[in-house]
Amino acid sequence: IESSIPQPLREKWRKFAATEFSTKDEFQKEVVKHVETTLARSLYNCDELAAYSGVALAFRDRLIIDWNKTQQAQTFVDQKRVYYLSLEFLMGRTLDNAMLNHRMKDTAVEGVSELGFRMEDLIEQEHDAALGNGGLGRLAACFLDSLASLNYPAWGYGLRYRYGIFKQEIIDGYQVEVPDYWLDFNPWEFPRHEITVDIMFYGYVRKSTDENGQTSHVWEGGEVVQAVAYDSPIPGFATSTTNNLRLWSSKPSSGEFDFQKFNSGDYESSVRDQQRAETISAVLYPNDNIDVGKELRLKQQYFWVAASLYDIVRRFKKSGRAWSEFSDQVSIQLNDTHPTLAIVELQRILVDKEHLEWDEAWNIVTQTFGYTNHTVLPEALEKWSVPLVQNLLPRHLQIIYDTNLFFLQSVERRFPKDRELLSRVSIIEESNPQVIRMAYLAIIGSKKVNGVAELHSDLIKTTIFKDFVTIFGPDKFTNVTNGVTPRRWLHQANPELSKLIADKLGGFTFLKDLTLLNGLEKYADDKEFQKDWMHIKFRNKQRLAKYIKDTTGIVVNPSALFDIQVKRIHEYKRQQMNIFGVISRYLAIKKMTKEEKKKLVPRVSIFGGKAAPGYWMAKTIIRLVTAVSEVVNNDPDVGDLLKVVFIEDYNVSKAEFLCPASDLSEHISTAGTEASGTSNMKFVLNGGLIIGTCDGANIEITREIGEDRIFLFGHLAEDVDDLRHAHRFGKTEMDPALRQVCDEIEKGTFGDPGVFSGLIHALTDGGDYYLVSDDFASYLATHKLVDEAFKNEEAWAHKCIMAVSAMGFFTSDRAILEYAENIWNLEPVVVA
Ligand code: 8GP
Repeated sequence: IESSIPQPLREKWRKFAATEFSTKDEFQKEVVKHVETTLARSLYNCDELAAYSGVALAFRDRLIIDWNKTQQAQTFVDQKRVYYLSLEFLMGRTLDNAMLNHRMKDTAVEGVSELGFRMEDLIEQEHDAALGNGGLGRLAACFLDSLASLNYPAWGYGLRYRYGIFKQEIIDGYQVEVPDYWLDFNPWEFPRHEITVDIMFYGYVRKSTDENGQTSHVWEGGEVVQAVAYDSPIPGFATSTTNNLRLWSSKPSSGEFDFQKFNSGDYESSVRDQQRAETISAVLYPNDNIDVGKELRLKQQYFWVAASLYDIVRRFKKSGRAWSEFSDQVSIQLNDTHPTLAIVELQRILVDKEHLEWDEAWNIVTQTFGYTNHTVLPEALEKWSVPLVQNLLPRHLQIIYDTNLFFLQSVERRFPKDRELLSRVSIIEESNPQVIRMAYLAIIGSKKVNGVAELHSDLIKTTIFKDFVTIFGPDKFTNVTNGVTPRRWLHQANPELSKLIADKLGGFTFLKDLTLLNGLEKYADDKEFQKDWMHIKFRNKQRLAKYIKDTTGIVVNPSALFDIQVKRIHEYKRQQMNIFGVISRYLAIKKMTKEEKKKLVPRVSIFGGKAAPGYWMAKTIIRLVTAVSEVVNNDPDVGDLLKVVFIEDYNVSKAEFLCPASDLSEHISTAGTEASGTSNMKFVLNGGLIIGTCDGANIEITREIGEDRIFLFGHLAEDVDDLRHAHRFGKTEMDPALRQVCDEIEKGTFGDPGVFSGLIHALTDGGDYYLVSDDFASYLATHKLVDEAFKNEEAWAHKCIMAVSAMGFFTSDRAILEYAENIWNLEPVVVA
């Protein structure tokens, strides 16, 4: 309030308020102005990077004007906001998305061309914002797009890592990790040096008694680090709503940087203090679906959660409302358990700082939070060692103990004498050392818990969180099936297909109401339409073929069936099964007669994805793919019939040109292991078919598009326990085709077999935990069905069109509407 301009002077401000360009001329003027002044370059000195920067800055101005309007409107209406807390936001590039969301791309493309550049080249200049590992981080990014597009007042809160997910290079067939320094030039973020929060670690807890005899806990004596806010505008599609993504960066707090030391010549130690502070937000942990438990990671979590909560509470307190209204104004969604300390931190603020009674505070807390679980894999469930938390966050540990005590007491009252139940649901696991089960804390502290696809949400209720369903009742647990934004994953990634669809449906409204795609159904038999459809697919494949040739030297035939599996490399996702299948196909080709070869559908098997740096088995899978590709691609017996490609450094912008170029994509996790998957949705939305197991969202995709339009195979989730048991204790024979593949690897056909012994061992003595052998026969048989189906181009086109027409359910807009209505109780705010 103090910093606002007095009423009588505001006229001047309004007169000169910034305005958005709306014509090509105005756009060009903005670009040239930014190149000449902001960048201090000229028409004699403007390369593609400078031109990109000028265009980006011109659009950034537009975004900021809308962003300001949005923040004012949202503050003025004073309604509930939702805060999405995620350690990962895998945003990818921003420019193209900003142009499309503002419906200004055509104008900009023309404008840029008159200034001497091609928009495609400028877009390529942008560095991906890769602050995430995989599905969980990309989901957060899709959700931000939907929240803004649906006019919901929402903020994202995360960490501003200096290094995002590493860049992957393949050297001699092996993955090598290279740091991803992405902040050289990032026009999309605004440092808010004035918005800082001091965050404490370590120290001790003291009890203090005030003059009224009230005792409270004081946490003090620790090390202080400062959080600085960096904001990025998140534009909605065809709306003025532009929300905020606030990422925190760490630096030494002004008190902490010891100028005494500095001046007295102890330069190195003062620099060390500074570096220790900056290390907190330095790097994203590159693990997907695995918990490593490092102290620095815990520091990151608390740093981010404490800064975000301070910000949220500060905003709430400005409204002057009573604490009892907190959860009417604030919903906080926990993206997995990484932000679970927010539950503890809010309780601490309310009890220690605001002096509320424990129960009153706990009531507010449990009305505020929602928790989304993204995995049932035991190795991914976060557990923090008690001694670690005791040392780093002593007051939080006390609050966790008290929370656990009150919770267990209430369970004991309702289920007297069930000591087993008490130890099963205790937040503290009595291991050595004791550990805190973060998922349990998240459940106990939240109003609602959700899984991310129907099967997954059922599984968490019947397996890992079963006891909590007994305790809290089934209504606390719900499902919100994931979705993807059709703006980025259709309109931006596949502009030709988007336009073809718009021509048939009479405009682009389907991008905001994806169920309108069902209007395509009536064209599925239309021969002209099928031809146009397949022609677009062909051009997208040509573009990918060119990329493959330029980057790997491998020449692939764009008429071949493009079979793509791109996602993080993980045993449960079973890329090993895919490459074993490729080997099996290769062996079959080697035995074929000329006549048989003529009948075979040529294939290109494309792989891509990063392995966590410490995940040796995943790295071995990559090595096998590259080894097989060397052999197969150079075998004259094979020719065009089979090519194997590993795409280096898979990321969001690569996904954008891979999804439109697939005929078939693979989503073949062991049943019950992939919570949802979201690339399955992207591939189908782009007119590709999928081969998959009955897992995650594949099941709902099948229900929507129909069994004839998906290639399902393999055992069901309910079979998995018995099969694993059989491997461990019974006698099981390896599938004969898989046996042949293993023999071939062991013979040395793909180089030193010692390199791959771990993979083979996992199938044999290792007990085949991911059931590759059990599913192999049906996997191969289903690939044969794919080949047959692909031979009939019209029938194939019909399937693809019908599938796309039924994909309306899988927009992230639908997911966000479900969260807003069933979990957050959130209303949109329309920005004029
Ligand atoms: C992923 C799931 O594996 C994937 O099935 C799902 O589609 C996606 O989340 C979005 O819901 N889970 C993770 O990425 C995950 O658990 N990551 C670990 C870093 C926590």
